[in-house]
Amino acid sequence: TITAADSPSKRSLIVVSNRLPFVLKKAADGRMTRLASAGGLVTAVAPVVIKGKGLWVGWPGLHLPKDFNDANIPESDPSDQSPTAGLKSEQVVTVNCDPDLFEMYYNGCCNGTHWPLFHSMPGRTIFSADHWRAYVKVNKLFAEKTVDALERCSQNKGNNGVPIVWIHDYHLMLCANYIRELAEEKNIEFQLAFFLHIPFPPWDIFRLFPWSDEILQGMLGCDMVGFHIRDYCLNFVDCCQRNLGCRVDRKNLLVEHGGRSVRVRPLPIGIPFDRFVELATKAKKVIKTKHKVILGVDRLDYTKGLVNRLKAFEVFLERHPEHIGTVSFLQIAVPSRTDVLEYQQLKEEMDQLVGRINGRFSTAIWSPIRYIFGCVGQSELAAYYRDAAVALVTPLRDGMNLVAKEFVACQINEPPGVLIVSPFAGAGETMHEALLCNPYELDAAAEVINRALTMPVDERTLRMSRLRRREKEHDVDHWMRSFMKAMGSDVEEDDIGTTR
Ligand code: ADQ
Repeated sequence: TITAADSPSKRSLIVVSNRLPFVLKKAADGRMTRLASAGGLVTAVAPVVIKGKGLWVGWPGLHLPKDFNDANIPESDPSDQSPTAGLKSEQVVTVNCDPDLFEMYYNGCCNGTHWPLFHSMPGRTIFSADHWRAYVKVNKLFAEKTVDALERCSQNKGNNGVPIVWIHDYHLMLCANYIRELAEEKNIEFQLAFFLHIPFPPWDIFRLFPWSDEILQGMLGCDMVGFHIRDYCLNFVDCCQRNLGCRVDRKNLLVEHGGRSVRVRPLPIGIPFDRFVELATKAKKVIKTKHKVILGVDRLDYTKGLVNRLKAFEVFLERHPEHIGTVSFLQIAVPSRTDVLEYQQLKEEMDQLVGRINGRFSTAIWSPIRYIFGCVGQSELAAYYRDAAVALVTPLRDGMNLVAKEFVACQINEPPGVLIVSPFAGAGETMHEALLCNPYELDAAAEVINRALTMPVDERTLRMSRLRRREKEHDVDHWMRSFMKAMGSDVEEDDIGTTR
């Protein structure tokens, strides 16, 4: 086995993300412990950071005292089975920030401005100079900490090659140039990459943001900028040309800026496919009704199109009363950003709609909607995915959408179910054998639901087997490898593949 330390082709990876791959929790006795995050991103990226002796820079999920020293980050618990268990505390750099400043940066600018605007919802976007100033400040703070990480990395004798700094998501779009300035003063060599997990909007939406030029310049501070799909790449290239007057090459996805050529790449994220198959194989039955179940699984967020989905289901019941009593819709919604007013209002609207539709159609022994407002464990989730007849993934706009992929991985029963996906999610662009459903068109959406429920077994089997084959091949490890390749670096098979 070639390990990161003894292979000359290995380069350290420094990941910079708003949150660390685990959060710190303070126990009642004042002791600090780690709480691992379970997402696919962490599962794929953490092993590469660990093996390449890299580092992870991020906010630890709580406000630490000003004089907090990273040497006090606890090591992982011996019982920790998570992908970050092998990440030593010396590989973690915490970004600590004044709570009021963090609030204006995170709930103000990131979630109040960038989130709705990048999802093409300008009506929900708040434009505030104070929030923007906080965003600039916090991005500088992340950049300073990243340069500390680069210095630590260059002192580590076991490391080879030029380290790669990989910045994630809409929280940190300004970091790159600050990192460049600070690290170049110190003569540190590195490569910079960025990946956006949400859509990049078209120019006519993007230019509404008063500081849109600064965002583009920030992202162009990188050597490579990645998005889920080609459309987002083209939107970005278009904005660079029209806002900044950059020379661009649309065919090869290149942008000239500041004497450098920046590569723009579609890198569609995948899921740990085999792990979901394993979970689905072992999971106990949780759906015990005889009814066919239509399933929705989402964070409770206005971009996910939950209100439209409930209304489409109501139209479906009106137009197809033959399904009454035989089908139910199960929506699992994880609470998200609960301290923001808009999300509280969405929760109220959902409660009312579910109540109204159930009141209208329920019989003494059946009700059309089951609604779980909470987080379910991964094994339980796999059982829902496995036993559902239809998955309804209908966001109004979504960077990719991992739920569509997780459902497909867990469909191990014969005959399989049907995936319905919105064309406005990245997943809708890549999962060609799913049924497409425009969430704004309620009548048509109702007909798609009926088509899914009445689809012949042969057609279901063919569609699902093709979907599963693609997702297995393009899993999250494949994504990680594609990223390293886009950076001109190969990864040994041994260094990836821990998601299995
Ligand atoms: P999200 O907007 O969070 O991600 P998504 O891609 O659907 O959206 O991922 C949600 C994750 O949360 C899934 O892994 C799912 O299993 C989990 N989840 C959802 N509901 C749950 C529940 N009730 N209980 C437990 N787990 C639940 C952002 C972008 C997406 C992009 C991803 C990855 O907005 O477009 O696909 O990043 O890049």
